[in-house]
Amino acid sequence: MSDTNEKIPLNRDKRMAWWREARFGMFIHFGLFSIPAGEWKGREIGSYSEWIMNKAEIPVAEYALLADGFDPRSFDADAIVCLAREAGMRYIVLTAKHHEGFALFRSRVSAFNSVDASPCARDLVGELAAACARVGIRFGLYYSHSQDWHHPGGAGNFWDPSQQGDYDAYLDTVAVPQVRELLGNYGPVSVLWYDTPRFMTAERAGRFQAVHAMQPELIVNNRLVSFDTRAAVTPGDTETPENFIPANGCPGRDWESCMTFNDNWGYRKSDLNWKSTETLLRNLVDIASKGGNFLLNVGLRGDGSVPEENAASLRSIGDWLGRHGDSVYGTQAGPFTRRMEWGRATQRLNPDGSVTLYLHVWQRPETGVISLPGLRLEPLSGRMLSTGIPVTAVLSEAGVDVVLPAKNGGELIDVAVLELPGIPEIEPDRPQLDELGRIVLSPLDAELSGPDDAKPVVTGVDGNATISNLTRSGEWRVIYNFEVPEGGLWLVSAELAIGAYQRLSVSLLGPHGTTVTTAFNASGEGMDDFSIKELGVMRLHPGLQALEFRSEMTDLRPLLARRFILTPIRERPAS
Ligand code: JFZ
Repeated sequence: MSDTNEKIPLNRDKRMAWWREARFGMFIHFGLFSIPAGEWKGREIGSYSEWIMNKAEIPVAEYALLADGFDPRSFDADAIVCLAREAGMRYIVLTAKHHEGFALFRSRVSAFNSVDASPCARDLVGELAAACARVGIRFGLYYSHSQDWHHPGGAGNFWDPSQQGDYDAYLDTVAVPQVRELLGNYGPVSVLWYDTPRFMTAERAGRFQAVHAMQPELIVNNRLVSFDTRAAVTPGDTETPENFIPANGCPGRDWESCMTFNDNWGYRKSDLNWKSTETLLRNLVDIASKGGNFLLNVGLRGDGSVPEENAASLRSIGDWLGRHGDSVYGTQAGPFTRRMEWGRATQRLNPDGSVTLYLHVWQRPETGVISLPGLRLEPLSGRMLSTGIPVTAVLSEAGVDVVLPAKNGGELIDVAVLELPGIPEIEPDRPQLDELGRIVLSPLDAELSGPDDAKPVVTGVDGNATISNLTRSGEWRVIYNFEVPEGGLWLVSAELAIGAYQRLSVSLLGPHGTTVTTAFNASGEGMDDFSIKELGVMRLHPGLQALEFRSEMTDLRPLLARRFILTPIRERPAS
C-alpha cells in the first residue's frame, strides 16, 4: 500500500462520523433519460430506463437532441431538499452525470451540459448544492467516471462508431476535469458516488484520487476501482450493496444499501411498481439493525418533479421517524446474530456504560410476547418509544421475554425500548431441532466467504432468505456450525433453485471425510423455482459439527440455495 492509502483509515472515523449517524439518504437519478422515461419512438425499451440510449442503441447525435428539450421547470431544489428533510433523510446524492454523458452542471471541458446545451441554461448541481447548504443537509454527487456513451473514448458505447476514441484521453480531458469541477465549484461535497468502474485500473483510479484532496471531508464509495484491482488501492469508504440488504451487513466496513422506489433508477412512465411505505420502512429498520445506511432513490420526471406517490410515501416515513428517530439515527447494529421473525433490533451505547436496546416490532406475535434468545442481562426498565407505555421484560430460560402492550394501530412499526445495565453479549444461537426432530440450516446460519467479486450473499428475509452469487465454483465457501444431538444416519436434503443447469453437483462435506454428492441434470425449471432435493445420507457424530456446502457446475448461471434439512434416520437393528 502506498503512503497515501495508509493515511485514509486514520482519519476515516472522523470523516465518517456524520454519515454513521445519518442512516437515511436520498439518491436522485435525473438526466436526459428522464424525458423519454423508458419509451423510444413509441416502443417500450426494457432494462433500466436510464439505460435507454444503450438499450435502444441510439446514435450519439440523435440522443444529444434530447438536450434541446431539457427544460426542467419543476426542478425545485428547495422543494426537493425540504422533502428530503421531511422524510428524515440526512443527505442527498444527485447524478451529476450518468452514463449518457450529459452533465447537470456548467462544465468548461464539455459543452454537453445543462447550462450550455439546453434552453434552460441551469446548473442543477449548483442549485441543489445551494439548497442543501441553506438547510444543512449533506450534499453528495454521483458521477459516472468510466462509462460515458457520449464523449469519445468513454466506456460502454458499442453501437455508435462515431463515439470511438481513446479511453485514457477521455479520462484526462473529460472525467477527471469534471470531477475537479464538481469538487471545486460547489462548496462542501460530502459524498462522491462513482459507478461501473469498467477498465478502471489502480493507476487510472489514482488520477481521480489525486483530485479528492480538494474536499478533505469527502466520503468516496467503493465503485471507483474494479473489483480485481481493488486490493492494490483503497477499497473506498463505503460498500454499496445494490437493491439488497446483506443478511449480516458488511462486517468491518461502512455500508449503504441503495434501492429503487420501483424497478428503475431513472423515471419510467410505465413503472408504477412502487414499494409500499411499510416495505421501505422495514428496509430502513432492517438496514439500521445491521449497521448500514439506506440510500433510497427518486427518479425525477423529465420536468424535474418528484412523482407524487414517492413524495407521499417519503412524508409518511418522515412522520414515523419523527416519533422513532431515537431508534434509528446514531444507533448501532443490534446484538442479535440470527433472524427474529417479529422484527429487528438496534442499540445505543450510553456514556454511563448502559445500553438502550430498540426492538422494532413489525410482526407482533399473537401472544404479544417476543423473546430475545441468548440475552442474559435483566433489563432495568422498558417502555414503548412513541407512547411511553411501560413494557415488562423478564429473564426466561432461553433469554429475555418481552411482554408488549396491545398493538398501536397508528404505527407502521411499533418500537419497544429496553434499558440494559451493560453491553448485551448474545450467546451464539445455533440451529436447533425443529418440531419434526430435523436440523434446518438456514442461509442466516451460514458463514460465507469468498473473493470480493465472487462472495456469496444472502438476500431476502426469514423464510425467503436465499444464498445467491454462488458463481465461480471452488472460490466461495459456505459453512454451517451446529450441534448434532444424536449420532447416526441423517438424510440430507436442500432447497435449491438450479434452473436449467446442464449438470450440477452439490456436496455437503461433513466431519471425518464424510460427503454426500448428488448430480442433477437439466430439469427445465425456471431460475427461481425452488424445490427440495435429496442429496443423500450422511453419518454424523454427536456434538458440535461443521458442514461445508460446495457445488460444481458446467454452466455459469448462478445457483440459489435456501435451507439444508437434515432428517434423522432410524437405523434398523442388524438382523
Ligand atoms: C449502476 C448503473 O448502471 C445504474 O444505472 C444505476 O445508476 C445504479 C445505481 O448503478 O448499475 C449497477 C451497478 C452495479 C451493479 C448493478 C447495477 N452490480 O454490482 O450488480
